[in-house]
Amino acid sequence: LVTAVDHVGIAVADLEAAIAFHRDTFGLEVTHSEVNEEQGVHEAMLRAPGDATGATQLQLLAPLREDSAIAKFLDRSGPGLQQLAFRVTDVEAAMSALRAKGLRLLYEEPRRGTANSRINFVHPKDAGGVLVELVEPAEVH
Ligand code: MC0
Repeated sequence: LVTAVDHVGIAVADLEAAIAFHRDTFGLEVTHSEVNEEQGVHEAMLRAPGDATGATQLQLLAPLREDSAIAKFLDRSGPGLQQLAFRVTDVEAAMSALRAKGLRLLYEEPRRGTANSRINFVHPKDAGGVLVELVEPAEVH
């Protein structure tokens, strides 16, 4: 079902400060940054300089507004690991397979994720307390 660990996501209050910390402390480089209005996040993707394209990335997630998932997470838990994202080739097929096993998906239909990927999430209570994201990357042309 899963082809790779696509990324792990960390909730942060200040995106620029978190990027600087991960660059200056661990040597990670930003590969992509965007605002996702629907998800209420300003995000950056980072990777280690030696990593091949497609290697697992680190996603830093800062809230755009107070009612967003990341703002709520920061209020409740403070900064830290917020999600684990699995790469899949067909998000609808993955959703069906997980629903058939009795897991709850957060969205009826896939939504837009980083770099025009198609995403959904498994409820953390159905995945051992971990918010699991399913990511079908956009086709690269
Ligand atoms: C909440 N809970 C979590 C959690 N967030 N557990 C593990 N990891 C998390 N991140 C726990 C709560 O502590 C609570 O447990 C229970 O789940 C239900 O909480 P709730 O109060 O009913 O629900 P909320 O309001 O906290 O919402 C949680 C939920 C929400 C996962 C539904 O965060 C959500 O819709 N997330 C999906 C979207 C998202 O995360 N977007 C930001 C990333 P107790 O034991 O207290 O009952 S955007 C992104 O990731 C995109 C751009 C991308 O990668 O492409």
